[in-house]
Amino acid sequence: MNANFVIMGLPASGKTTFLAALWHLVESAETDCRLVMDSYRGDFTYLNSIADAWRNFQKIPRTSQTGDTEVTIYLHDRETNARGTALFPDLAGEIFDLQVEERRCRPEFIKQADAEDGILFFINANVKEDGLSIVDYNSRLPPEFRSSDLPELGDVTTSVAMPEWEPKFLPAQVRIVQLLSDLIRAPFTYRSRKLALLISAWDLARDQGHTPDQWLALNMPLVHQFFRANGKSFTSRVYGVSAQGINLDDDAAVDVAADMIPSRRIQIVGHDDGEHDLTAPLVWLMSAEE
Ligand SMILES: Nc1nc2c(ncn2[C@@H]2O[C@H](COP(=O)(O)OP(=O)(O)O)[C@@H](O)[C@H]2O)c(=O)[nH]1
Ligand SMILES: [Mg+2]
Repeated sequence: MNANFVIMGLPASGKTTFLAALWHLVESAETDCRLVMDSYRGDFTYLNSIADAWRNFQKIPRTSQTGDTEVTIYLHDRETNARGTALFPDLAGEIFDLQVEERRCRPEFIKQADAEDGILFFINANVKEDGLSIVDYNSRLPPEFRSSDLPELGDVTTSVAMPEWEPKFLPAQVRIVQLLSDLIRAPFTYRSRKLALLISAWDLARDQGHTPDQWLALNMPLVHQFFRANGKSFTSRVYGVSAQGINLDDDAAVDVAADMIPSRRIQIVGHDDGEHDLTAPLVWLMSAEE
């Protein structure tokens, strides 16, 4: 069997950082990973440059600045010998924004999504503004827009110009649910899919003491509810992933991490897998385990 995986996620959800750390892991063999790389297809210079930035605590160049770089990594499981192919469209991420805002996607993506045997879907834990209640949101608005200050119905003397709503104002969790629900209707072929949800930048959420699944329920209730309601379409698992390991703006944390073997910075939680093994979600996707 050769399983195909596709990587999805909104811009800045952590896809490139994951790819950089994965490239370092499979190339350096510093830590034991279940999956071993056989070969790859893509731009070697690009892969080395992102892994280099990752090792040196530099911000990884945004994909939109480096152009579209598609990378395919061929892997095998050192325990079962099962083979897998991970396709990182790693296109400027914005393609998934376009799919939501303009309801368009590339025909190749439909083909890839129809042929996949598992999805890695990224969500960045750093989404403070996404779950604001109406009360919180109202209090942030300039006074003239607050609902208690809006003119009474029938008051024609005051007119407040509210900005016109546009799809670009959609919160992340609405976009995510749209991308997921697109997969269960045409032009995508309907079938049951396996999906590993990776909550990236987990180092920022870790101290809250929640499991990744609890984090999702608290911070992205719409996405959490979507998976509960669509168990027939998606068999899912939620992981917390810290591919970078630390916040790069935190100088003290960088100093501590600089003394470690780079692979030890990586952390993955949620299921009883190796603590530093980024390939664990792919191993689960490849397995027959539900
Ligand atoms: N603190 C922290 N930040 C991270 C981690 N992984 C990614 N980030 C940050 O999240 C942002 C988006 O990451 P990136 O990989 O470029 O996302 P992409 O657009 O989906 O490829 C960047 O600012 C990264 O520095 C992590 O493990 N920890
Ligand atoms: Mg990227």
